Amino acid sequence: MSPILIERIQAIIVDLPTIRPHKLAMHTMQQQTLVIIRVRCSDGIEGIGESTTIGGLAYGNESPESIKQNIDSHLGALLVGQDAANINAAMLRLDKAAKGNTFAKSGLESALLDAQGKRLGLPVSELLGGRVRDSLEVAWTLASGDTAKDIEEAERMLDIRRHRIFKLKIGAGEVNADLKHVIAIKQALGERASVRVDVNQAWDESVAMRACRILGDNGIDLIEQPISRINRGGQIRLNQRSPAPIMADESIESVEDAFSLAADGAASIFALKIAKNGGPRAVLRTAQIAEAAGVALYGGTMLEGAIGTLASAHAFVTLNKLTWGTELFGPLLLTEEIVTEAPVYRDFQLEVPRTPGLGLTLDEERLAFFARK
Ligand code: MUC
Ligand code: MG
Repeated sequence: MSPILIERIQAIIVDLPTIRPHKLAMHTMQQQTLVIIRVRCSDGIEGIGESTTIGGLAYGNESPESIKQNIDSHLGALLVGQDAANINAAMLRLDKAAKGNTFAKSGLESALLDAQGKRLGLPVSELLGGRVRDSLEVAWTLASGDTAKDIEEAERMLDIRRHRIFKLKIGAGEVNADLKHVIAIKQALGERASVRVDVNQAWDESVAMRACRILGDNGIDLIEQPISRINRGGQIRLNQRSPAPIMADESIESVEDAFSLAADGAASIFALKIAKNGGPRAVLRTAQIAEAAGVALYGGTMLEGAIGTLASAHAFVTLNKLTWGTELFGPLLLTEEIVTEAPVYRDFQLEVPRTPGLGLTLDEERLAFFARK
């Protein structure tokens, strides 16, 4: 039987409005830019994936424009003519010829998995070895930058039973003002919610030592990436001394980073992100390193739309333990969809479809409308 070949690859930049500005330490998002990947195969099946980042080049090494350019000029050409059903061989070919570029590779790997799932009539989770759950707990990020507004937003989420875990983005402001903001929100929500912070590397070790102690003593459950990803000594010391557990996010830009963080004891939780590992299969290698090292897991996001969110979710539902839940809320931050049926959020959980592939269909009209011209 002749192999099914990859015939055409497209990367489409899509600009979508957000429900409100989303304030991170390094950037305030006024909208979100998705990069949608389409992989057309010789059997007529098309796989879809997503290679989305946050804030242009403010967050990671790849921007939407560089992702598209590198797929158009390099990665796409490496895949066209290859066996569409052999995802190991396709991704190996990319890894041999192209360093890094994990965001671009993640979208391509997701699209190949989606196509193969559609071909075999299986959800992506089953291609990844099989799911052990059908839904995932989802945190919400409070990032309006205003304490009263954030409390109001959290109360609404609790009322409608959409989220009971809240992540607060801090680090842009003066540290004592940030601590006051976090503690006020925790006091308002009390035991009804888990409150966590993400500092996005904004503190130095001297600030972080004191701030982590205050946060832990005031009931904050988790502290994400308090200091620079390259200060390994500081991360180890904080992980030993902070009363609240430290989670690595920006520190993980590859599966190898995850191994060295685990070996050094530099974090007790890993944020798993398909984009920063090179795809849904790659992120499971990081998860396996963490499991073996006794590091707990959290399903992270780069605030992708529906496609990247479900590509992540299909990987996360295969995990043995996801102690800290997920933050797969990206589609809920957007006011518009480019798929025909939006992912379903119910009772604090995201439901992961059992239909073939990722379980999503592009809405061609809406995609064409929002695609960057
Ligand atoms: C990050 O640093 O974790 C994930 C959720 C959110 O609000 O921001 C992102 C990025
Ligand atoms: Mg983070």
